[in-house]
Amino acid sequence: MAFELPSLPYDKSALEPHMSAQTFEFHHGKHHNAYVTNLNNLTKDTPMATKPLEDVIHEAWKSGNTGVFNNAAQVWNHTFFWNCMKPAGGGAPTGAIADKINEAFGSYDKFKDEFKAAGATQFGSGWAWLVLDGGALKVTKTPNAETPMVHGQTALLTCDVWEHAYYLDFQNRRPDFLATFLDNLVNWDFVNEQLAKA
Ligand code: MN3
Repeated sequence: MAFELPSLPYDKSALEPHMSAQTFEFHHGKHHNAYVTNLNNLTKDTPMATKPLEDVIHEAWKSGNTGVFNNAAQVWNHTFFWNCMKPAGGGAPTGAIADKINEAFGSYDKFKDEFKAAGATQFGSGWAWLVLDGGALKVTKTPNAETPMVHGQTALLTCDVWEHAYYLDFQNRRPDFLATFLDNLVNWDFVNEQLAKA
């Protein structure tokens, strides 16, 4: 079975005014969809076509198959990113992740500063992440399609900092986009689910 574009976990206008329906029309409907189409074209009639997406990502990374890696990882990263947000989200975390964040960073505010700095300083396109690395929480950033699983890390939260993620709503103001993501969009329930599974 071919790889498929997953539906958004909410209506495309559900995150307004922070992330517009127009952004979703392009970001989910065009960009994410194009990664799925490219991945299907690149893996057609190969053994990769029927493998789980995570296996394709690891295999393409190890073998240096850049075309397949970039598209497969971007399919995964975007699906994960949509799930990292919800209407009326953001603000201080609750549950187990709240304690882990206080333990690792000292406070939620210090975590916020570190996450925003990671996203703002990723030169060019990429992603800001909260990951589990050997049991420890870390803030990281990755360029282009690179994704924490190839470094043996478990992704807990991500924000897409490619220009296509924020230009329609924030133009060049990436730091404002990151602040809005943290204050109004993060789905901490999803983050807690990832932590519980890890
Ligand atoms: Mn994107």
